[in-house]
Amino acid sequence: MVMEGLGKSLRNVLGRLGKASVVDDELVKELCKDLQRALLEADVNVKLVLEVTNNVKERALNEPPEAGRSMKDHVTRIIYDELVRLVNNGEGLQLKPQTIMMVGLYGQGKTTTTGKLALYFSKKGLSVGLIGADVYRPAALDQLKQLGAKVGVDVYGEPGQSDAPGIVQRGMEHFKNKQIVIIDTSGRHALEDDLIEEIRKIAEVAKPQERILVLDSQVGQQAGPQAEAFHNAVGVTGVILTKMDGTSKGGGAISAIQKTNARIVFLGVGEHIRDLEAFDAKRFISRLLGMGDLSALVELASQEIDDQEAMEEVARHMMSGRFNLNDMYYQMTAMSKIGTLEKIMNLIPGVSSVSDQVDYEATQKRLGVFKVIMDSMTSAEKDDPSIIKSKRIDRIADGAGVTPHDVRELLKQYNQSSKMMKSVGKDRKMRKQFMKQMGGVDLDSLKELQGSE
Ligand SMILES: Nc1nc2c(ncn2[C@@H]2O[C@H](COP(=O)(O)OP(=O)(O)OP(=O)(O)O)[C@@H](O)[C@H]2O)c(=O)[nH]1
Ligand SMILES: [Mg+2]
Repeated sequence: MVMEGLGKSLRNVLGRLGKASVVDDELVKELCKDLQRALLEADVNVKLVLEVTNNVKERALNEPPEAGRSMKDHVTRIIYDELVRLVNNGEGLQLKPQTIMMVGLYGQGKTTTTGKLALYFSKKGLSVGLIGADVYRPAALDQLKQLGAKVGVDVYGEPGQSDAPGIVQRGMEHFKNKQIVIIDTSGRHALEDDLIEEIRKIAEVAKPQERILVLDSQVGQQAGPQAEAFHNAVGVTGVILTKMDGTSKGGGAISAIQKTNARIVFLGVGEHIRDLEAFDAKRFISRLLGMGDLSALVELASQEIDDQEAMEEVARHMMSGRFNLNDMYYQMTAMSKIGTLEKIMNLIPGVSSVSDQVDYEATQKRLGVFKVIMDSMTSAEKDDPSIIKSKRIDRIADGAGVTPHDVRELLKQYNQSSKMMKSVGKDRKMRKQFMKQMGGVDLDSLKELQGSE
């Protein structure tokens, strides 16, 4: 229960949302309570927890859902957004000359990650030197030297020496011409005063700009106290979460960054030297929530928002009684996009589909044909298709490489849509229904706007 508690309880929150039959104020408030509990249990600072949950509540109850999004998806997106914001604590490691010190408990992945960072920086064209300051494990220096050899980076160490701060001091001198110096320190089974004292002394000698806490993603809730102790000793500036290739989703990292106010800079995603991934808050939260495709979904949904302008244009035309072929095309495109969106939504457990009233696939197919036909029309024809007579239909069909029947289909569809638009424009209830489908363009306020023009 302690391990991965956060990810699990967050997934439960979303699961509850997914199963709900209606999303009302009551549910949003309850979800926020669950969310609060989950974050507090993960040691997230009370003030931040309240900030996150207040934002979720405020936005869920006041922001209208975006284009083509149901209330459930809207609230899911808001929770996701706010969690992303919570872990988005700053930029990654800078590509400039600097000294980096690795700290962490035994076996968390410090030495391996030192090698990965060496490769990362040298691939970026910076010269790198590694200092082996783990004087307790005899094999530690050999391990670092092997990694150094693998990536073609020099390693400084003093076999048999036990004065770690002294080694680091001489190592710094040895590497004074290197742009990046990374210091690998020793770990312990548990936090002990002498370990803390040693890394404190090393930090004093090396004055590293970055003090990176290396955390095994499996540590779960223990991450908080560990991070705090290291932070008190050397002031942790960044966190690297390792073994993210395993089953852990890294929820503990949230408590670690809360305790240190540091940012996560990289994820270790395997034992191989190349298995280092730049930290991406969106991807991290998607993974934590068990929503592999959510960031793709969110990207797609933002494209959708770009179409808002086009949609408003359609709505404006409609209100003025000028619903032309281009408008219809936009309208159909919006529908087909919602169709794509729906496919992705279906991949996400607990997230409802957008709408089941529209035959998306057929719409998409038809759209392709319509587009070709419209490309063979003049703009006057697209503006007012009623001027298209039978001779012209044949010519358009020829130009588009389709049958005259296809062109007539398009015109028929247009006539239907145009008729529907007219009645929608008149009927308040239908207008609402239509707006729901079109993604929330507020026709009434548009009308007012036009009235005031
Ligand atoms: N799967 C996986 N294994 C990793 C990752 N990072 C490190 N390891 C493995 O974890 C084990 C410990 O890694 P080390 O780099 O030796 O850890 P350390 O913190 O230096 O350990 P000490 O020096 O003994 O304190 C090794 O077997 C690594 O191969 C990772 O991102 N994924
Ligand atoms: Mg080590």
